[in-house]
Parts: sequence; structure tokens; C-alpha cells
Amino acid sequence: MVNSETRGLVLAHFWVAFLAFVAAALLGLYQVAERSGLFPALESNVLYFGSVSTHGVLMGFVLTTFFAMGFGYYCASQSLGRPIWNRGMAWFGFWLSLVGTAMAAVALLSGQASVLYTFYPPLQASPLFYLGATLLVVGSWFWCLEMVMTMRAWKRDNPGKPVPLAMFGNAVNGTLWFVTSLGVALEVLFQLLPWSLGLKETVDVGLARTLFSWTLHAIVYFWLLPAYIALYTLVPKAAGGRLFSDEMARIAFIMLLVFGIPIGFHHLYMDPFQAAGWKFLHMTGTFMVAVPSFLTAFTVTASLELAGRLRGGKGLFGWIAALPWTNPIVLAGILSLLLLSVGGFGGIINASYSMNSLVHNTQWVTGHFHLIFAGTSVIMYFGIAYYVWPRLTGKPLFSERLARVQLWSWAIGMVVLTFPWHALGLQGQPRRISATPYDSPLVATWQLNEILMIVGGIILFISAVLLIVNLAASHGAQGAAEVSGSEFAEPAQPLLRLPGALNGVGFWFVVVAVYMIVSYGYPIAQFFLMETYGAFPWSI
Ligand code: HAS
Ligand code: CU1
Repeated sequence: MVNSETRGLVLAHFWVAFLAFVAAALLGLYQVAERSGLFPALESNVLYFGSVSTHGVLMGFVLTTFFAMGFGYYCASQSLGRPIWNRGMAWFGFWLSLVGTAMAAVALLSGQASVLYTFYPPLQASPLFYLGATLLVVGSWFWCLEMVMTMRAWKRDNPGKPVPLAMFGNAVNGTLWFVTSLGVALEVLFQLLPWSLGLKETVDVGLARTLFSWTLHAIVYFWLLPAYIALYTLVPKAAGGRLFSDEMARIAFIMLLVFGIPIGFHHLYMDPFQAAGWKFLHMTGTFMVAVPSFLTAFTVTASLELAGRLRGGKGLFGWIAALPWTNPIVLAGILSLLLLSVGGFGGIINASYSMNSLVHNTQWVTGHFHLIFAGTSVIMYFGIAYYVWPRLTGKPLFSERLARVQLWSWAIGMVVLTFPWHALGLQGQPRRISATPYDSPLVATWQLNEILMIVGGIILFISAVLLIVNLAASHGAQGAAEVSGSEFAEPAQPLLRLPGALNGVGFWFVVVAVYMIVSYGYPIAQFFLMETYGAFPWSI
């Protein structure tokens, strides 16, 4: 059971995350129906872009940030067996982020921030939106500090001992998120906010997109890391096995931190204001960042194989059948890895400079990130929720069967939604459109995939509702939760000693800073060295 001090903190974060999620899922359903062109009564550009902006912000910023923070507090307190560094500050960060979310939501719902979740200028939102987004991010910086300081306090009291992996992973994620979010923070504070307040007439879109690209790639690892931490620490144990290699997990986390941030130009391949040489360098770096995902796929699969064999699985594949597929977090883990293999493959296509021109700004990209974010990452958020809920509420999960139905329907719904999107992208359908009133013979060939997309949207919305129902009903469930013992997987080889670099983040923070200066220094400085032209605001 989780101690009472942490319980409320974690539950508060998780509930904000999941309520934002279910609202966003409803908007998603509206969007697939609207953009299919099959329901003329629903068609409205204004509503569509308002909806898709709210959907993106709720999923990409609110669900993720609150979930990552809640999970970090959970892991810190459970893996170290002591309270977090400063509980008052954690609550302060929570409220700041919540107020920021509410401000951004007002702007979004009143149609003053239909700028999509990337809010690229010259699209302009009301200052309320930029201020709200800033508060959300600043609130999360307190969490970053909590993760690093909680780890440091534990290390001081346990000199020379390896920091528990779940804590280490969250300290890496806190560091990663802090450095990652600086790009967008600079963009909002020095460009978008003064411009939306009327203090500046125009904005340099090249500089803005460069700063946003600093954040845009690594933010995806901030979303992904809670999933990877659970895959390494919770899933092997729940499957009845051990973690194949604790060191490998640390190396993967560190690689995500070091290689994940300085490579954002793969979002700018088709943009004219950065030179091809810099894009080529960022491409090379992008390929490096696939390595930790391969390490993760290998290590987690090996851990599952250990579990399957310990459970009596025989032969080449018998261990797969022997895994406890009925256990929600194990099921989520397996589905997550399967979705990662296809979503990651798409990522490699995107990252290839020349092939990117085939898919950039098409529906393929939307397919890629729904598969790997809403699929791989978010399905683990569900698995984690089912796992921690009894430990937080002290009551059993309302229905494990419903949880399984929910996880399967989410994975299937995501495949039914995103495979057609990949196909539509290859057939030339642009992303970020509400209607296609042109080239009817071409549009006619999209029809089947458009219908499948709606079916996917319906399945996913039902699945989202099942999650909320199950979690809410669990608060009133009868009886006491049956949870006992340590919940984090032991490594197959006991971890006696670790080099300092695998037991802390300070050194890697410096490495990231140097790598960032090399890969972003001149590309940012050039905007101040050459004559640039500003853009006037535009809104939908
Ligand atoms: Fe991405 C665009 C490249 C990972 C999210 N990505 C996006 C956008 C989002 C996003 C949101 O290079 C859209 C941004 C926008 O709105 O403009 N992405 C990559 C690469 C990776 C990658 C190289 N992306 C992610 C993750 C995300 C995410 C993770 C969210 C969580 N992405 C791009 C690029 C673009 C892009 C370009 C820009 C496109 C454009 O033109 O606009 C890599 O990290 C992926 C590495 C992963 C692998 C998979 C390895 C895993 C395997 C699993 C094996 C399975 C097993 C099964 C063993 C290489 C092989 C076991 C089974 C059992 C039964 C036990
Ligand atoms: Cu990226």
C-alpha cells in the first residue's frame, strides 16, 4: 500500500490526466466524423480546428504531464520507501499546472486558441492560451526538481548503493523534460507572448519553429519514459520473472536523454530556414535514438521470456503462451511492444531525410504518432493505472475483465484508426485538414479508409469510457486490495556495484548541454546574424 501522504498526490495527478483524456477522446470522435466528409451536417472549419487544437493540447500536454508527474511521485515513494523530497512543493507544482491548464482550456473552448497543439506562428492565439501553457510547464518544473532532489537525498543516506531503477528512470525523465521544455519556453516568453499582447507587430517564424523543434522531438520521450519505466520495472515482476538486465535499462534511459534532445530538425526537413547540412547531422543523431528503443524491446522481451519459462513455458515460443495474458499490466506491456514495433518503423521512415518528403505533412504522420504515442505509450498508462489503483485506493480493481476488454479494444481501435491513416498519407491526403473539397476522383479513392477511420474512432471512444468507469467504480469496490511484497522487478543478476555514471544524472546533464550547443547553437544564432522578415498574425 502507498503511504497516505503520497496517495492523494498521485491520485490527484492521475485523475486530472484521465479526465482530460476522456474529454479529448470525445473530441477525437467528432474529428474523425467531421473530416471524413460523410456527415455534411457536422462540417465546420471553425469547430474542427477548435476541436483538434483542444484534443491535441489535452492529449499531448495535459494527459502526459499530469500522468508523468503522478507516476514519478508514485515510483519515488514506493521504490525508495520514503516520502518525496518536498511534498508542499509537489502540491504547489500540481496547482500551478492545473491553473495553467484551466486558463488554456478557457482560451481553447472559446475559440481563441485554434492553433493546434504545435501552435506554429503565424497562427496566433490569445495571450491567455500562451500564459496557461507556460504555467502548465512551469508547474511541471517543480516535479523535475522533486525527482532529482528526492534521488539525491536518498543517495546521501545510502552512499555507494545503486539507486532503484524506477527512481533512476524518473530522475532521467525529470532532467530530460526540463531541458526539453526550455525550447518552447523561450519561444513563448520571448516571441509568442509579446506578439500576442501586441508588444511586437510581427514574429520570426523561422526562429519560432527552430525553438519549437528543440522541444518537439524530446517531448515524445517525456511521454514514452513512464511506459518504458513500467516495462522494465513493473511488467517483468507482474509476469512472474526478473529483469533481464538492470544496467541495460539505465543505458537505454541515458541514451534517450542524451540522444533524444538535440535532433529536432527531423521536423524541419522541408522548412527552408535551416541548411541541409544541419538537417543531415540531426538525421544521423535521430537514427542513434532508435537504439535505446531496440535495447528496450530486447531487454523487456528477454525478461518476459524468463518469466514465461519460469512459469513452465517450453520450446521456442511456448513461453509466450505461458505468460499471464490475463494480468492487465502484462497484457498492456505486450500490446505496447507490438504497437511500438510498427510505430517505430514509421518513425525510421520519417527520419530518413529523403523519404520524409514522401510523408511529411500527410496523414501518415498522424498515423505514426497515434500508433506510437496513443498506442505504445498511452496503453501503458492504462496498464499502470490498473496496477497502481488497488495500491492507492486500498480496494480491488472494480473489474479485471473490463480492464482486459478495455486494453484489447484500445489496441485494436488504434490499429483500425492508424493503418488507414498511413495508407491515406501514402495516397496523398494532407494532415491538418477539416475537409477536402477538391480533386473528387482522388478523394473518392480514400472512402474505404475514411470509413475505417470512423470505426476506429468509435472503438477508441468506447474504450476510453470503459477506463474511466472502471477506475471510478474501483473507488467504491467492496473488500480490500490483495497487494503485497515488493512490486519492482529484481534484476536477473544481482546489482552489487554501479559506475557513478549509471547511478546519477549530473554528468549526463553536462553532456546534453554540450551536445545541444553544438547542434542548436549556430542554427539559432544565425537568426540574430542575418536580416529576417517577420510575419503578421493569422487566426482561423
Ligand atoms: Fe515520432 C513525428 C521520428 C518515436 C511522436 N512523432 C512525430 C509526431 C509525434 C511523434 C507526435 O524523423 C508529430 C509531430 C508533429 O505534430 O509535427 N519518432 C521518430 C523516430 C522515433 C519516433 C525515429 N515519435 C516517437 C515516439 C513518439 C512520437 C516514441 C511518442 C510517444 N517522428 C519522427 C519524425 C517525425 C515524427 C521524423 C516528423 C515527421 C514529419 O515529417 O512531420 C524513434 O524513437 C522510434 C524508435 C523505435 C523503434 C522500434 C523498436 C521496437 C521494436 C519492438 C519489437 C517488438 C517486440 C515484440 C520484440 C525503432 C523493434 C515482443 C512481443 C511479445 C509477444 C513479447
Ligand atoms: Cu521527432
